[in-house]
Amino acid sequence: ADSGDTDVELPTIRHQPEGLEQLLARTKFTKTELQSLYRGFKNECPSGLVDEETFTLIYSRFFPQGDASSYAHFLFDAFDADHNGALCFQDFAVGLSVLLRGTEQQKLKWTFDLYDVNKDGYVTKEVTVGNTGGLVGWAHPDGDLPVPCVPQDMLEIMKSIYAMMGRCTEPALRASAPAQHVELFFQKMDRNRDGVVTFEEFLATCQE
Ligand SMILES: [Ca+2]
Ligand SMILES: [Ca+2]
Ligand SMILES: [Ca+2]
Repeated sequence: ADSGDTDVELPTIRHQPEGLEQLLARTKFTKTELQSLYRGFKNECPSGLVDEETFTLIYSRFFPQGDASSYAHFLFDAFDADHNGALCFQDFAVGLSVLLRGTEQQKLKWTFDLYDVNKDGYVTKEVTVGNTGGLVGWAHPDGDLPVPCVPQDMLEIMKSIYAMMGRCTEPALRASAPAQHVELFFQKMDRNRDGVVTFEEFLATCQE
């Protein structure tokens, strides 16, 4: 899994993330682990901040056979906990800590938030017209689309996952596969059949 780059070693420079003490408290990483994570982070992003474009480029290297850009967009949002459009080392370390060392419930909450594209606390199949009150703040990656471009939490995510997997799935997937996947998800998760999945429902089903 070497990317092929010849990374220059900088053994004389002490890589120490800012707010190390705070990160030790907020993550489940040791000091040594944080320092080595920080080194990798600074190697990829010497400025110390990752914008969405850079994140997508890095992420896409792991999925060269498909189009990872839209899934990378959702992942970026999930890591960017303070939603300022950039990932700093803290965002990155806290997210990774949840994914690698979090409790089952923390991991599920992280996943639920990823699925909840518009961050209103519910995972929906689609957003009905006239129910856009909670959608302020959603910006389509293309930027200039008109307002009715409302997210369909699950469908957006599934489409992006299928796009990312690209040609590495055999046999080739039908275009309807993401929608079918969404249906299955809702059949399992939406326990009271009201059309939305709350975190409680998500948790209950995942922990069965
Ligand atoms: Ca941020
Ligand atoms: Ca939602
Ligand atoms: Ca429900």
